[in-house]
Amino acid sequence: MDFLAQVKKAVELRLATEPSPPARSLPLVDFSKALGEFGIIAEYKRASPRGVVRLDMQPWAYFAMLQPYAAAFSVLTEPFWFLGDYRFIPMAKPFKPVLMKDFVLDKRQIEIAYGYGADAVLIIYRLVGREKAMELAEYAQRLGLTPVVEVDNLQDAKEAATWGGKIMLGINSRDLATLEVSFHKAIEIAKALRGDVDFIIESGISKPEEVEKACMLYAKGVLVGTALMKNPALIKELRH
Ligand code: IGP
Repeated sequence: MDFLAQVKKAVELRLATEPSPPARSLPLVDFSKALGEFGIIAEYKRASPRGVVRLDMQPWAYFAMLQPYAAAFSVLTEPFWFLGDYRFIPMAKPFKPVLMKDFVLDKRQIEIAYGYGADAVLIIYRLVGREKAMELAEYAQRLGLTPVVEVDNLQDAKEAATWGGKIMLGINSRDLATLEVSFHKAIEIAKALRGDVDFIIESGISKPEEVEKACMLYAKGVLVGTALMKNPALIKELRH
């Protein structure tokens, strides 16, 4: 079973026992606007399917350290592979707008993102397929959240770019089935999209040249996880 198929099963198990989300008490902001001309989204990611990234970095310490430099935070909430937790969302939110990163299959997960205080929610195109991705993105928009629709190939990117509405595309350098990373592939997708839709580039980013390249191609931002978890001070070099 590939990774996405395993994740689907795990989400179904979680949903079966998920309590109702809290009522939202935190303010809602426009995630896309928060990125400004171009912003770095710093991701709090304790682990991944590849193994532990870093456990001795407390969420509040990470958010406080990166706050002066990051435009927004991304928070992994998937518990089994990423050691995530919904409670990381309200920890990040006092500092910056928050993207909830999980494997969203069901509207209830969008209500959870909303309840815990996220401003944006990830929807993985390849996980749910075109119809469901559109339905989930529309639902997120209705609640005032920015749907970040993640794609990892040109065809899906082009399809999603024609939807209209206020979506943001997340061009993932990582192929979610094989977990291989290709920044080059992401750049090719970005080039093909130029101007059609707002997008960010995600995964495997650790060098100022990569950030610059994304900026030159009119990305709204880049999303960086592992490199900043290992060395939060790196963000000063990534900004230009
Ligand atoms: C961050 P990296 O290589 O900087 O740690 O990648 C982010 O892009 C990655 O965590 C990610 C992800 C996802 C995680 C991209 N798409 C979907 C979970 C689900």
